[in-house]
Order: sequence, then C-alpha cells, then structure tokens
Amino acid sequence: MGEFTGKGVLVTGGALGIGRGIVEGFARIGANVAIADVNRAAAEAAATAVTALGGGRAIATVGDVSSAADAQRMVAETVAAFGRLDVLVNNAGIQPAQWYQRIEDLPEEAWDTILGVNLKGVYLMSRFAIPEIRRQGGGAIVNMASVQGLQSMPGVPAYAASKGGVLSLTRNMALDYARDSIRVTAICPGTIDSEMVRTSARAEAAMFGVPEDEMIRRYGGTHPIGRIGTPEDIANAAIFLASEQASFITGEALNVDGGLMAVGAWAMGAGAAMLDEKPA
Ligand code: BMA
Repeated sequence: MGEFTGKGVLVTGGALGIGRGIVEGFARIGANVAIADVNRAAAEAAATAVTALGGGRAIATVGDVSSAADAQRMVAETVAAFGRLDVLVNNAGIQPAQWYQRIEDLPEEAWDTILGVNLKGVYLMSRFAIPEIRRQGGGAIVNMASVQGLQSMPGVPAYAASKGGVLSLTRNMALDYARDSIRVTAICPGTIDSEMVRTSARAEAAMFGVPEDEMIRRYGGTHPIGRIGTPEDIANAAIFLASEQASFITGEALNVDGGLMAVGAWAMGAGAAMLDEKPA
C-alpha cells in the first residue's frame, strides 16, 4: 500500500497526452483519479481504459476549466465519487496552431481563449479544489507550465505569456497555502509526444513540406538528450512533486525537458544540427 492508495486525484486535460500519462501514473499506484476534460468521448474512454489497469478507479468529469461553473462542478463530482480530493494537477493547456501569430495579427479571441484555459483555468480549478484539499489536512497542487514560460519560441505570444503566468501563480499560491500544508509546484516540460505537439508538428510539417515524423525528429534534435519526451516522463515528475518525498518542495518549478533549458537558444540554430551529429 503506497501513500497514494485510496487518495483522490483530479487531473485537468486528463483524457489525452501528458494528462493521460499522469492519470495512468497515479492510477497505477492506487490513487482514484478524476479525468477532467472538455472532450467527453475521450474522457469516458480514458476512464474505462485506466480503470481496467487494475489500480485505482478512474472517472470522467466533463467540462471547460475556463468556466467557473464547470470548474466548481468538476471538483464537486470528484469529491462525490471518491469522498476526498488530495491532489490537483492543473494540466489542461492549449496552443492552437491556427493562432501561431505575432501579436499584431493575433485576434483578441485567441488571447482570451488561450489565457482562459492555460491560466484562468489554473485559478478557477485551484479556487474550488483548495477547500477540499484543506479538508484532508493538506495535499498538493501541480501546475503544468512549460519551458515557454522561461524562454519563448516565435509565434506563440499568448501561450508563452500564459505559461509565464502559471509560474508566477505557482509561487504565489505556494506562499498563500504553505501554512495549510498545501504545496504548490510546477513542471516545465520540453517538447512532449502529446496530441498538442502532434497537432503543431502536422501544421509545421505542412509548412516545411516534410512528413510529420521528420518534424518530430527535428524537435527531438533540439533537445540535448536527442529525443522529445513522453507523457510518462512528465507523470514521473508530477507523482514525485505530489508525494511525501517532495514534502519540503513548494513554489518550485522543475524543468523536465531533456536539457533544453540547459542548452538554451543555442539549440535553435546550428546547435541543433551539431547535437544531432554528436555521438550520444
Ligand atoms: C511546449 C510547446 C511545444 C514546444 C515545447 C518546447 O510547451 O510550446 O510546442 O515544442 O514547449 O519548446
């Protein structure tokens, strides 16, 4: 029996990609996991598949994290199903490829939508989850930021701003809830093999006239470790940060990026090709 057996975990954007990896990771170690997602079909399919793994139970709770009413209901449904909420993973995030634009061209709707999910969603879900976590005597919130919150790639102003905001909000929440025994941390993933990145790869592959897998290979080449990450890479970090082993860590962000932030801007240019040529 591990520390997460029977605990309640809520993962936003839990049906696909990084979120799905985190859901599976927690379920395998015995946690009951609520899969919060806008995509009902994907959330329900994920809940069935994850429950079949034989660890903790998974349920689907459908809604939009940028809506206060949905956020409140998704937290309530989680507590109704599991009787408790110990860990919130604010993972839901969007980087819509049709809005890869500089701010002069970026429609206001894009700004509001992206900030709504990626940043306001963290505020809303946390707002409703915190009283429930406090009721258990404490717990953890893990926010999905990005290396884009520390540097930026071109053409994603709203996304980059939202991720910088998530890092600031993480520090603030860590302070405000430290004495409630609620630790708040963030993860900055590099490029991860997720639906979000695949959509982006397809759009860029069409732009450069190369196959999608070639784009993925190129993304991998910019990471010193020589590949993009997997949802499991992020799930392992999220489980650690939520666990007792991280009991003295709060307000901190962990890069899980194959060395991308260590190499920095060098990876953008000739560096990427040089990394590719070097023996591993
Ligand atoms: C993520 C997304 C990806 C990108 C990765 C590394 O947050 O922005 O499109 O590849 O960061 O920069």
